[in-house]
Amino acid sequence: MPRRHLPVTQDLFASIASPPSPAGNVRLGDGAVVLKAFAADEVPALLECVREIAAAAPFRHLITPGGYRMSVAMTNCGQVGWVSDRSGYRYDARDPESGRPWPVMPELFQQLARRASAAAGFTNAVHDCCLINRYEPGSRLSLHQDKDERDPATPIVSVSMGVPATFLFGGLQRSDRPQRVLVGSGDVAVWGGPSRLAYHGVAPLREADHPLTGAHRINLTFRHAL
Ligand code: MD3
Ligand code: FE
Repeated sequence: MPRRHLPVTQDLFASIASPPSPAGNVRLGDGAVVLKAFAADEVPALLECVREIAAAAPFRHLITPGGYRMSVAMTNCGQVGWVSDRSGYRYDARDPESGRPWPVMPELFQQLARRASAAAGFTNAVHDCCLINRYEPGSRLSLHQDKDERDPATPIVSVSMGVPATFLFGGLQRSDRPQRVLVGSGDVAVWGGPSRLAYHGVAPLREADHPLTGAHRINLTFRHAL
């Protein structure tokens, strides 16, 4: 299947040339950066989009192939969505709960993912899938790699909203000890290049109250899956 987009290229100096953010960006590794507060002004509008998406495709706790119920609740928008059940995980064009296509990705999401990619030095990124994770107190994501996407040249873009969390950013081997990075509402992380296949996870969410999300953390993860 031919690629329908321009190839993603990494401009090594773009992130240096971009204006400094108030809190300062955090470089985690080669191609991995947290853009502090990059989406801060957009969080209320993004959360309104999430509410609309969840009204059509409700958050659910997926079952892993091993039979465990995930502590993070998930839904998706875009051309495909990430789903898991006893038979395995996959990208699926339809929500298995309803049999309907996933909600269309809002233009606001698409543009934010593209702008964040460019700010991190990846031009021409196109994301066709947005996995939306909802954390409650105690929810966690154990160390894993995101390696089911067919176009690994496109960086993964992650937008954190609501209660802050600790990202675990490891190396290319599960045994590499992860760095711990606190991410707050409006922070955007971009993972591309050599860091694209790094192991990563999220530490258990602490009890907190955020004015926009209450006890929850909502994370948008943009991917080029198809
Ligand atoms: C580091 N979600 O849904 S992305 C996921 O906070 C997932 O919910 C995280 O990991 C969350 O798969 C946010 C963090 C992340 C994603 C991809 C990476 C870190 C990464 C790829 C390479 C290295
Ligand atoms: Fe992941």
